Amino acid sequence: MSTTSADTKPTALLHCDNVLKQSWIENLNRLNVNLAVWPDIDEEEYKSIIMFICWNPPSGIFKQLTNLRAVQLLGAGVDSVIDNPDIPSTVPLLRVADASMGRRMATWVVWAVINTSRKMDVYLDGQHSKEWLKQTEGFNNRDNDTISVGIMGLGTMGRETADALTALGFLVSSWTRSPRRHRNVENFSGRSELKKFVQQCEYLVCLLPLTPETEGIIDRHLLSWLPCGSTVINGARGGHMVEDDILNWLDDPETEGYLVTDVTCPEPLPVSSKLWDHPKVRLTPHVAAFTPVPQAAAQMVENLNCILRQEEIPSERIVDRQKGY
Ligand code: NDP
Ligand code: OXD
Repeated sequence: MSTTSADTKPTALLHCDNVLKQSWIENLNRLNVNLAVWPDIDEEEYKSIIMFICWNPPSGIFKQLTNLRAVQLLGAGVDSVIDNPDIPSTVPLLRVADASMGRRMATWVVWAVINTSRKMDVYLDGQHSKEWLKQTEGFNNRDNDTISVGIMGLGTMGRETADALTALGFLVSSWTRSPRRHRNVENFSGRSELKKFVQQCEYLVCLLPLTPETEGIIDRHLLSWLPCGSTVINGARGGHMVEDDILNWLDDPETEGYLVTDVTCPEPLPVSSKLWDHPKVRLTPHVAAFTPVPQAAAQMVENLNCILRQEEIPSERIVDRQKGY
């Protein structure tokens, strides 16, 4: 049986198999959702469900959800579910769009740029070895407006990141699928402009969705276009990088490359991966922008209300299955 009262049929069903399950339940209940929590739902209750909230839906469940009007994902990226054949193609797929994740991502990227450009790891090593490494930056900190940062993807993550970097004076540019105008950020778009974009990036930030078009995009060709001494910062998905190509680029004394990544393929990163202890890699364990449960739950309830009132759901929350994001 669901957690709803006997005379109120559940309208939303939650399936969550990770540690945040209880938090989702509490936050959705706080917002007065008539919520059932899988597997505690009976045959009749399946019929009243109009929104299924999930990440890895159990197979076979969709046959029972005969009145389903939306599948609401628990996160921003949709790559793990977009090809799931169980999800009916006629039912809209909704993702968490921003819900303050953009600012969290922006903070992580700003850290990655500053940590690298200001050589903070060298200072940390110096602290550990009790050395006063005052000459590390040659007594000449570079001004931010001499440092170019290019962002691949200018969606809910990319825009906030562009704004945060612009506010600090960095020279910010972007690369998108279709031409995008965002404040004063120079934009490049499409494959035809990728090389021109990459060639002017000292810091290349990947905030793309993982789709067939973007999988493996950070490969030896792209890396060869980067200026000497560049840093790749990946906050999106490990599948964007060809790991062997990255390692060759990092090991090439002529490229002087550096990698900061929050994501790997697979995750967790196997202990055998050379990325773990590579001296030119800085790794965080997919923590750049956690889904904030209270804000995301509020967004889900707004979506549910839009469906009930036959109002439009903001387009950036609706996954375009053709485009794959
Ligand atoms: P959005 O869908 O809002 O934006 C995607 C952007 O990527 C758009 O600007 C889009 O271009 C661009 N893009 C997509 N395909 C291509 C392509 N083939 N060529 C060029 N540009 C392309 O996504 P979000 O900003 O919300 O999220 C991006 C990704 O970040 C997620 O898919 C997820 O994988 C990752 N993520 C990682 C987190 C973490 O903690 N590490 C947390 C949250 C998200 P256009 O504007 O033309 O459509
Ligand atoms: C997401 C993520 O896509 O956390 O939400 O990566």
